[in-house]
Amino acid sequence: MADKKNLLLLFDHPTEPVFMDKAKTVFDVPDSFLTDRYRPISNEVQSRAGEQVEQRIPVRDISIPDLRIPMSLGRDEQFSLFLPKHRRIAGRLIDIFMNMRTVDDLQSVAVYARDRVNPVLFNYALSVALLHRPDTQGLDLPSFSQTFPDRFIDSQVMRQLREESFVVQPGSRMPITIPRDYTASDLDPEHRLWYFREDLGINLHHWHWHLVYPFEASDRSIVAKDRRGELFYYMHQQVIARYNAERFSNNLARVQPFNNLRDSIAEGYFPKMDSLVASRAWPPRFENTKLSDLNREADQLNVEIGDLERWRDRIYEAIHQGFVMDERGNRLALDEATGIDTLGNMIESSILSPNRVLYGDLHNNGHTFISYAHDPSNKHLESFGVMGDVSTAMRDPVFYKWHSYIDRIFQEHKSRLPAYTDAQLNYSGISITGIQVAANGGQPNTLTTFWQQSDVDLSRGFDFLPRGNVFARFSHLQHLPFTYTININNDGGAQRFGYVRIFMAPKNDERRQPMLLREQRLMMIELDKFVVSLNPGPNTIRRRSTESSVTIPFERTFRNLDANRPTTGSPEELEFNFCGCGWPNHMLIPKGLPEGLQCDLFVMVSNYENDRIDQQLVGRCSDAASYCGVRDRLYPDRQSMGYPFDRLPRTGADRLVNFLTPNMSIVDVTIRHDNRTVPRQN
Ligand code: CUO
Repeated sequence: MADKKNLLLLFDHPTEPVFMDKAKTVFDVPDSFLTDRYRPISNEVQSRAGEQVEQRIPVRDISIPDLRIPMSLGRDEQFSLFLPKHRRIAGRLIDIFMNMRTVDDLQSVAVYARDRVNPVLFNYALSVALLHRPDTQGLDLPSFSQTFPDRFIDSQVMRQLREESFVVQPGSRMPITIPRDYTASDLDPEHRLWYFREDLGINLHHWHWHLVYPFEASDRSIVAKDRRGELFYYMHQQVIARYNAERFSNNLARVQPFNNLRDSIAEGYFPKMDSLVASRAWPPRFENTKLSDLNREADQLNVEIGDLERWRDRIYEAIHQGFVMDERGNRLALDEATGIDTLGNMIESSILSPNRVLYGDLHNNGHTFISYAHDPSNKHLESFGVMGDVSTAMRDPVFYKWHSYIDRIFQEHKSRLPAYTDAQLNYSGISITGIQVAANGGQPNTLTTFWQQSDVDLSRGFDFLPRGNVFARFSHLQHLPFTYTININNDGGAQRFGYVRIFMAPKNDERRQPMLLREQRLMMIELDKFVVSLNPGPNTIRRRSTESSVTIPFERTFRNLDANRPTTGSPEELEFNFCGCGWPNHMLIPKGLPEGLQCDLFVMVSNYENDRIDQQLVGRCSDAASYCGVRDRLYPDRQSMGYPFDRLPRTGADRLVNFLTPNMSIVDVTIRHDNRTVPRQN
């Protein structure tokens, strides 16, 4: 029987023929599986590829399902989930992989497909299948940045990495440094945000999030995860909140939503990356580009800006009427309980949308329109820009304008819900008497950020080159780890349980004026959420920043599989792959300013009895649940995502300080940026 782990080797060296060696292993590919170029010389190529191998994996010759639809996308075309045609193609390939009866058969069809279908499509469809097939649980998908490094780093660095691995023996190779900021000069104010937009970990998180929450599949259960529409809203809302805090950390005003689709987009973006698969540069977008109607025969795309505007208007109408109309003409209320989830699926849109004819496909098409703004009619045979792919979209300043706009629509709904009452917020008998945050040996209530250099091995993504590790060295934001100390008083006579929620937001707006809560709430960044048990009387809770329910550790972001790996066979190992989703811990805290960015740190203890979801979470990778949920489980919090800041504050609570009930507290925190670079100590 085939070992399911071997399937992971199919991700390595994605454009090389499948019979080439991977990690000292080769697949013994049946001659009939070889492509036309290699079949006549099978002996020659297969034995050459196997010269230095230690393991040969037999591949059974089975009858292969019809792959014509997956093969209709060219091997050297760019694949995008935002294109309906590509989604259908991917859906077909996912079905084929999901329907193979055994791991053996899956291995055969995957080996056959690998040299015939588009490599990025192959990676995506196989990843989704491995995540969702019951017999392939617990596999560690390699980091997408290792398999397709060309989507994450400068093409000049790619060339140097190639030279290093061709000329120098493994063991003597030097890491190649990715320049700190290579995509623009300081003349572009937006460029100050390069470290956020181009961060490898952030882009990996986004790619992984969309892998875990696909919006289309013919097996509905792959899409229909608990509260996935709401999570789409919330995870992206938090990205915008975080981005705005970074803007304040760079003396920039908050991002302006792209709310008039006929306006030109002031910001340009020149990615300076070459696609390995397409052998073409990722197209740039010049400053002041306007969107145009899309008519691209090759993509089966014929959509007008007017369509987007119509969908938008209908969505607003539904929000203002308080219900949506499903395909059979039934009214679905946009209520407090499920309204946001319905809207999430409708606006994104996913196949769970109640009515795609009426409400269309607004958000996905926004990505497509923007990504094709340079060649809307395919006149120049150009592919899409970085906005067209979830692994690259966050690099572009326009991503944040688009998602701010999408968020504005969600907020229109949220602003119509009744404000939380005192009773819905308070936890009677429980009060917070003090909060402090401090880094080890640091000043209280001061957080410190700096730059760090880390190495990642990209060798699995380098094709047609000698084997062996090849490292890129990149700079990223980092902060000193810190600890929260929270004093909580339990006035009752019995032990009680609390759900602690920690948020942070800048105190002042871009004019350095204190913010009203109705604005500040949109900038609240979730930092952590956890359960505590409270004995009668005073309690002191300590919690480390590395335990955050939002983030995953550096090693997991980059899938450094030797580090932090749960022991084989442990329950934790089972869901390790889901663990690839999570905000990167090195980006937990915004950069701050050299002179200090003033923030409010907010802590709330709510009644866990009201919030709890009873389910077993051991080994479920629940440690980054705030933005990623928990695999095959309910979202582990009954409250709306973003509670208590997801709605407008009650009358009288104009400022955060007036919002506080006894179970909440705030403290002034300063984020100081120390402009120095330190190497990572392993
Ligand atoms: Cu994640 Cu627009 O949904 O990029």
